[in-house]
Amino acid sequence: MSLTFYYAPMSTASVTQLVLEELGVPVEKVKLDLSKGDAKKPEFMKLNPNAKVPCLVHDGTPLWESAALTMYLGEQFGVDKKLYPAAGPKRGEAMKWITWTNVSLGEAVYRIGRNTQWAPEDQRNAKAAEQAVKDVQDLLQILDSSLQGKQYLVGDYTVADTHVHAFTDWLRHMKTDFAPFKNINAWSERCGARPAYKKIMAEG
Ligand SMILES: N[C@@H](CCC(=O)N[C@@H](CS)C(=O)NCC(=O)O)C(=O)O
Repeated sequence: MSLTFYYAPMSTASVTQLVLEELGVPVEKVKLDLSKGDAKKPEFMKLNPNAKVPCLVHDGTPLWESAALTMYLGEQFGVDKKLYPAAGPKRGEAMKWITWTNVSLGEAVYRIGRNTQWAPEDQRNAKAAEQAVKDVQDLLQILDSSLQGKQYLVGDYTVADTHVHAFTDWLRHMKTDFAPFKNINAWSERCGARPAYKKIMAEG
């Protein structure tokens, strides 16, 4: 079995790095320097034409998109370790949260980013940013309510928690207001206490 992981520190690839660490899967790591345009080099774009990390090559097949990678790695390496549900409704729930994070929450977060810092100033819209902040709060309320009375998203800890927590953790660093979300905050503490999380954070 061969697994090669293309990543950059402090990027979306950190989500996959955390998932790999939780699952204890040995990978050959290839670090890209995004500031030097490594992701745009032709040899990397042959693997991921989107020119983005994370990218994982499993036995010669290139895979990308962090949500797909979490689900794939969970399915391949997580079921026996009880870190990903077997096929069935519980797995459906894990997939639901992983996808929700990238698609629904991710879309609103993107709107904040593009209207406050990523887009050129003349293409930013303060009202759109304000609405996006509100939308993120509404989405986090959905997560918070779903965690009511639960330790983790789907029964015991799974890589769905790893994935969603990695994103909410990043939002926390982006100064999102988490004060209203008691359940998320308690769950984040549990997720943050995982040895895999501590190890990756210590590595920076
Ligand atoms: N939807 C993708 C997003 C990946 C992404 O945006 N990666 C960024 C880093 S956070 C990247 O590689 N950018 C390339 C660059 O900056 O050159 C995923 O979830 O994997």
